[in-house]
Amino acid sequence: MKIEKICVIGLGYIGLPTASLLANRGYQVAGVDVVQETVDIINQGKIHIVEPDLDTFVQSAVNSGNLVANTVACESDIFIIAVPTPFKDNFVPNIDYIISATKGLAPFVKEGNIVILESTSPVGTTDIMEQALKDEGIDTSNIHFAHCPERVLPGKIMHELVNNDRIVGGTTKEATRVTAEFYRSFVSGTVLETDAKTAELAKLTENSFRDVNIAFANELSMISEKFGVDVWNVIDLANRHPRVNILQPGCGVGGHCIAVDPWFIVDAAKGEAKLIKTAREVNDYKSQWAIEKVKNVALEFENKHGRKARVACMGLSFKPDIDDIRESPALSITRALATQSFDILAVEPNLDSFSEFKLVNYKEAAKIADIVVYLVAHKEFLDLDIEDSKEVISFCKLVDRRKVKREK
Ligand code: SAJ
Repeated sequence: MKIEKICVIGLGYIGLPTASLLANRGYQVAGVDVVQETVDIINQGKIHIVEPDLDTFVQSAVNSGNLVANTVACESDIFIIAVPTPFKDNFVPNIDYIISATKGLAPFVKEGNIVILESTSPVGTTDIMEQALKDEGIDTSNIHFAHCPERVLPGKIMHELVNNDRIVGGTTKEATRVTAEFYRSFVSGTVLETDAKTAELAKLTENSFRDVNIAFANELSMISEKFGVDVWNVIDLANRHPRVNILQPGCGVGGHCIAVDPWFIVDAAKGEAKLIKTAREVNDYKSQWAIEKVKNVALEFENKHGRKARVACMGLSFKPDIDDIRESPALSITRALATQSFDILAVEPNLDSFSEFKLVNYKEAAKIADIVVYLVAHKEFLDLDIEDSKEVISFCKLVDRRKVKREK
């Protein structure tokens, strides 16, 4: 099957890297986003998100004329949907963006086209997508539908887009075959073929596996504190067993994927997904636990010194060395402390400014704070010299462990 034109719907963290990669591989790519400002920025060869190397890819894609952004779709050989799948209240998945993006294809989709869902989605969504086009009066019998879940790690997207193995699951065997053939044209990892529902569950499984394992580490950190033992030591020692590999505890689990996707399984398999649900709760609870811990140290300080403690919250993003604050536990901890009228110094070296808090330079914050709380293991914090008189609380493995008094 000859593929020349590709339409990528949703120009965010997945859609834009994918669109620019495909354009650099010689495909004619139409990028579609509902936000006019995003479209305008991309058409200038610039980017609206922070991701290493993405700027170079987008600039050359736009300069070559192979990538053009717009607010509406157009006729193509392949349509790739990469829009957000958030959840509603009560952790019920919200696939409205997928449905509306799919319906938007109705005027353009034709026989022989491939419609690919890359967004992480509840099991059954690829079938629902086909139904959405049928509801628009489209005869879908000769259109191929497939799920090919994105699996890239923010910070390494351009590398992983090409090098990771991919899973392709079509609603028919032919859909799987033609879609896999397309991915093999630009992916150097192995393209694995299955059906749509298996592909959907496999993606949710990957992130749930990670969540469950981080929950184990987070639970262990709270157990270790109870015993007055350093959790990092416990993990280092236990991981020397040939079949043990414990992940890192933190101040909670953030981002728009691992903290969200397990709920898609829990929502659809309430009776069965007990461990996955508990893991989600443990990881969320870890942030509450962290807030309580900081509060207690701050109140102790206040009682001793007769004044409020200045608390430096080191890091706001959801993981180290990025500017992304979506579902960030560090941000919600900082917010909770600020709301409870603690004297907060908010630090985020990856952001120039932030609407909610006046950001303080990390060196300055470490100097003027009474309590330094490491929330995110940003590289800038590695060499920070903190005076011995200060309290240091760390929820991440970063600082000179001898200086962390509160985990012993
Ligand atoms: N975290 C820990 N301890 C760890 C590892 C991570 O607390 O040992 C925390 C991080 O601090 C962060 C959260 O987990 O708050 C998630 O970070 P991450 O780097 O593990 O993953 P994401 O959310 O950036 O990307 C994940 C990836 N999935 C897996 O590793 C299974 C990525 O490959 C997916 O493409 C992405 O989700 C997605 O879009 O689904």
